[in-house]
Amino acid sequence: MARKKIALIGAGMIGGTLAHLAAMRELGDIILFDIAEGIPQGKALDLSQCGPIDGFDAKLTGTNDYADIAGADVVIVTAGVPRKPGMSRDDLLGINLKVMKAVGAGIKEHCPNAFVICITNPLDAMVWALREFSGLPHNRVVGMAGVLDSARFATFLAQEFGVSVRDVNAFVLGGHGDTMVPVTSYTTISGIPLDDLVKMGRSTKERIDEIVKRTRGGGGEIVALLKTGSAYYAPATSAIAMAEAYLGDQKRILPCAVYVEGKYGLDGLYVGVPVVIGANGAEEIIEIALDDEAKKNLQVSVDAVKELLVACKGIDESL
Ligand code: TXD
Repeated sequence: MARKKIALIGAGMIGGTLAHLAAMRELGDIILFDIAEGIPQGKALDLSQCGPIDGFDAKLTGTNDYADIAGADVVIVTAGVPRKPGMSRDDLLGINLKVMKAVGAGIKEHCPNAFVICITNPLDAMVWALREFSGLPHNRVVGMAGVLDSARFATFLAQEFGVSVRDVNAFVLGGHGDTMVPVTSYTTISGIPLDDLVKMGRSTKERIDEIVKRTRGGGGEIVALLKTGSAYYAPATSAIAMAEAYLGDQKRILPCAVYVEGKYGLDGLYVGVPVVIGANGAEEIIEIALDDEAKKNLQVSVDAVKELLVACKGIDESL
């Protein structure tokens, strides 16, 4: 069977990391696209030279021509600009919306049957715009945010409880931003609900609330430290997990930004919810019972996303 084709639109910090991870896991042949001349070609050539050392067989190519993504099975989009200290994700909207328009046209023309994972911020608006511009079915265009936010939540919880990260199953809903909704009632450590662990005295509600706050600010914490850009290792790792769920028809239930119409009382927008990812992309949205606080927090997240969509429509009347 011919190797799959992974197209990475954007060969920057996340794009390069995506290429490295995809090659090491032999997900398929990799095409790195960017408008910056030389960057995709140079990174592809450099990464190719890891092959003999790590023993992976993957053809890596860099390009500035959308025609080279033809027939891609998976497309992961990081094209755009990242945050700098003092910037909110929403500040990126004007610039990155125009980028999504170009990327959407490229996907529409060259690989309309792909599974598309959007990473570009502000994520909940950019994934919606990318779907609109590309015209692909809603189930084949998803946004990466919840896997990253859940991983941040799980990392902080593992440190708090002194346990393996492997045993923490963290649950995050909602938009990718300060309004995200870590759901403690669905978060477990080896199946033990977080709330029970607090009752056992292994932590306190105050500490958990601090961790929820730190999770919400997880992106900004790294932007402030790096100063020149935002996180890229964990974002790339998160998107690769989503791509593997699709390529391997794994039926994983992952928190992703997907098009929700009807469930969670939503009438048609992209927001982070648990979804089954398999060979048909976003296959089934899982509607969990939310307590009043989680419902309220999710609504805040939804309202914030809706404001971004209004801003997008104000910029591009084709939306
Ligand atoms: O969880 C999440 N979804 C977020 C997303 C986690 C971290 C970062 N998040 C966002 O991903 C971030 O705010 C940015 O919007 C994207 C990409 O972040 P990255 O750190 O990879 O940015 P870089 O290193 O600047 O790379 C962006 C590349 C760069 O090489 C540009 O030349 C290229 O995008 N670029 C384009 N490529 C194609 N087409 C166009 N128009 C274009 N414009 C810029």
